[in-house]
Amino acid sequence: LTSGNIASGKTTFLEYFSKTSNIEVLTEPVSKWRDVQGHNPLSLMYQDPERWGMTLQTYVQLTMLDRHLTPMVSSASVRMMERSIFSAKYIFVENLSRSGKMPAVDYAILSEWFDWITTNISIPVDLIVYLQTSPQTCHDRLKQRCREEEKVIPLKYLDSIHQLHEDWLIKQTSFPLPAPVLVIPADHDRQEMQNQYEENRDKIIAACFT
Ligand code: D5M
Repeated sequence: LTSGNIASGKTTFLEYFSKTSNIEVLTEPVSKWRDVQGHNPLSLMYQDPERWGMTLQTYVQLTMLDRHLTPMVSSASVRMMERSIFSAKYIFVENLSRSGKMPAVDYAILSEWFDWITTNISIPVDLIVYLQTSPQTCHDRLKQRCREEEKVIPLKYLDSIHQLHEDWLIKQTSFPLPAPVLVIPADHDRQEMQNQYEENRDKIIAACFT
């Protein structure tokens, strides 16, 4: 699984490895979150999180579960996936709740769904690759990619998402880890990032076959 802040470079990382023949890549189902039967719950959530946070998160949970359960094309492959059902719950749902934007009853129901799913459905994970960035870097990259829904994201939001990643993956004080964590510093430019990817390639592949 790849984890990291918004615009930390997860998609670039996955695109790079998708060129390797024995690696299968599953990107985040963000296009579905922007268009479910003509509705855009991602945009609604950014406009009015109190009203639409729960709506988006129930759909994120469904689409992430669907990604996790997608059969591999070949059992000899490594599968890389962008974010996970775990980060959706431990980072984004948690952030809505802690910032006072999710009613306690919504949080309770999402938690019961999440606990039921992770108890009753096997979601095997070998490794979490954490692309570790500063919130400022993500803010700069966000501005560059200009996704319409994301124009309202302030640096403060990226700060909170960053802190939740750090607590979960580095300090390991918030929620259980479904797998060991490999940290890749990701504030560098494109060329240096490719060097970082190459340096870590063997570790990533090895983690999937032990
Ligand atoms: O994330 C793509 C977009 O989706 C970005 O605006 C963050 C948002 N996102 C991702 N997961 C969630 C959850 N679970 N809740 C709310 N918003 C979410 P990117 O990091 O750019 O791939």
